[in-house]
Amino acid sequence: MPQLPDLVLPRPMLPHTVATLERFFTAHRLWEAADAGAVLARLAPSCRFAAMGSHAVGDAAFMDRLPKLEIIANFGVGYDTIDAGEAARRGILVTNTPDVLNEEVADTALALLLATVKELPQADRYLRAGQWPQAPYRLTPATLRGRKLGIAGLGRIGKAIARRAEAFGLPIAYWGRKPQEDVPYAYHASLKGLAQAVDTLLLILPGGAETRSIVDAQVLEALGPDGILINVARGSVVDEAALIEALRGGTILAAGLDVFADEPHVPQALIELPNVVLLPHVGSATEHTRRAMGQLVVDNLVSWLEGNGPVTPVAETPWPRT
Ligand code: 8YV
Repeated sequence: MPQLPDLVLPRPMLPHTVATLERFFTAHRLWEAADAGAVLARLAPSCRFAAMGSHAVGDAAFMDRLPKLEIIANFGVGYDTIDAGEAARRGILVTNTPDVLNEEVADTALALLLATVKELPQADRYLRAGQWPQAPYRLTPATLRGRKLGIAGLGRIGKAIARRAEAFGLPIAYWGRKPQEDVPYAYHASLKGLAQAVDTLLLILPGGAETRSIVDAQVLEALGPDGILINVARGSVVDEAALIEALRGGTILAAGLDVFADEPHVPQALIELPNVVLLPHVGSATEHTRRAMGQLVVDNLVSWLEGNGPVTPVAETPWPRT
């Protein structure tokens, strides 16, 4: 049997996805290697393919080590751990997994919003701690009734979130790079302006240098004392220290966070706060959707292998090539 082409896997991926990849490639699991550097050195003269699991870093140093690399397939719609601009300069394609996770992440966003507003995890803990017989759980200070939702980043997932929020009767406003013609929601030209206009701010925009810490003390101040922040984007988007201060001091009311600056590490200060709901980055985390994301990684790599181009190249990747 002819040798299958080499594929580098820097970080774990779903076993099901890896098994599918192995029908087409010889997979090299760097996370299992005693000496990952030696594996990369051995693959350097010929390896054309890489598949990036959660938190795999595809920076210039990584690309330097694999000079024959042609395609980096990212597992996830967000690809802030991959330097797609640098890849484009080197003629390396980057692909991601858009669309297949839109509805799943939107479901999680609404669940997290409801859980935070209605203190559902806190109420669950209260029952389990045996406190109900002494007194009913408190009436929550927050309600969804009368709230105004601001969405930062009205992309495909943002729109799926907005559709759900409409069904809950929430008026919706948004901020993004530019106003969009095909949506009925109010546009704000600045994030601070959006925060001022609403009391519930939901983040679903890309991570990376452009959005680093854009939710700072000023934005939180603008959100105000009834304010609720929901983050299903990237931890890097929020100044975490400012958020902790704002939650401690009552600058805002509460937060629901699925993402953190230094995952999987979560600051103890956040864990100790009563007015936050914390999730371990589970936005897309169902068997169904993760399999679909994995299949899209496979489809991109196999399509490239077979000479048919990438299926879902990212914006920075020049495709079709001119
Ligand atoms: C994934 C995500 O959980 O797609 C993304 O950008 O953040 C999530 O859907 C993650 O990328 C892989 O674990």
